[in-house]
Amino acid sequence: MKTDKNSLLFFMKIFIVSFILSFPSPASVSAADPDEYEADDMFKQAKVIVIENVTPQHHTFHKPEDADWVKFYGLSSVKKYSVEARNLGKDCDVRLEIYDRDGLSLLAYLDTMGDTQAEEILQYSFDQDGIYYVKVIWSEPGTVGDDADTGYDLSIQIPDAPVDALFSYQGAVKDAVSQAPLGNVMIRTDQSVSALSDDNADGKYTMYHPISQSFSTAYTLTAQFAGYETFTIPVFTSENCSGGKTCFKRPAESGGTGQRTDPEPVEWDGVIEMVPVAEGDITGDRKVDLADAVAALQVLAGADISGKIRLYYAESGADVSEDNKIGMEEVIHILKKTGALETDS
Ligand SMILES: [Ca+2]
Ligand SMILES: [Ca+2]
Ligand SMILES: [Ca+2]
Repeated sequence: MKTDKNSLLFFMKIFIVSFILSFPSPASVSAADPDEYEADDMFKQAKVIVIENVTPQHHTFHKPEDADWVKFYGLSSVKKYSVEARNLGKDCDVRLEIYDRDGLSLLAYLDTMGDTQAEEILQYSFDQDGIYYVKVIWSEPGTVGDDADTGYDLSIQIPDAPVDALFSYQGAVKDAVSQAPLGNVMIRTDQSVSALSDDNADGKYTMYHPISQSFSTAYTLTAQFAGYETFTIPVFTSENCSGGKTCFKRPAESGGTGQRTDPEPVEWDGVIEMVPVAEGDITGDRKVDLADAVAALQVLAGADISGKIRLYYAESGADVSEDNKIGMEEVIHILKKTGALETDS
């Protein structure tokens, strides 16, 4: 009796295990599953899209009210950007919208009338550099069944880009002091190639860039983020790097003895360390000293010394009292910091 009971239990266990195993694994994705970029239904959740990426982002609409937001660093020097939704699934009708840097103001939209399956290609140029947003919505949502195909491929291209072949270059951005990754940093070169560091991927960035034709003239790569000093580095873009990869290179540092060292540029890992702006650094020389106090007093006295004040003072983070002006608060802060004035505490 006891043996029978045990064997019955044993078979019941086998039955339960095989019952569980017979269910489809969660890896089989139906159209109603959220795509890998979710949650992105609001502009503040927008995911970075790499401009001119050879692999478009594949999205789906997993619910009728789904909205898919992406963001990128748009440059005014680029004649036009082309936002493209292609390879639409049979149940997918796409509407594209481009939003301004505030994420609220609609700049342009496209939804081809009379053809629900039309691939939408929306071209736009920007007056100012900044982070712009694209919102993609399901124009005429149907029901989302398991067999619904609501997928689409999203990419941003530059139609008038030079015909040079583009290769991908990677790096990451972090705070030079805390070493914390920094997202939403605006990176560009003087070739009008731009990238945005990914706040969802440890500050990593990817840019598709032409190869340096010679190692005599470097490109200039800059990175900007509010509250940080602008980062600038001369770079070359090479397809011959260790491991057979593409990489940035930077000019080799010359020896201190005056003798020329090897002029071959050295590989650069693309890691950008952003230096926080010091409060009170009005002149922008990365020091807070009496020169800053003198400059502030001159401004207070009405002197025009705009050439001596750091660029973008209001956005820089150098402002102490957060009124974006230079005033007595800055003077007092600087004098305390330099020890010229006793601190209260
Ligand atoms: Ca989606
Ligand atoms: Ca979404
Ligand atoms: Ca459409």
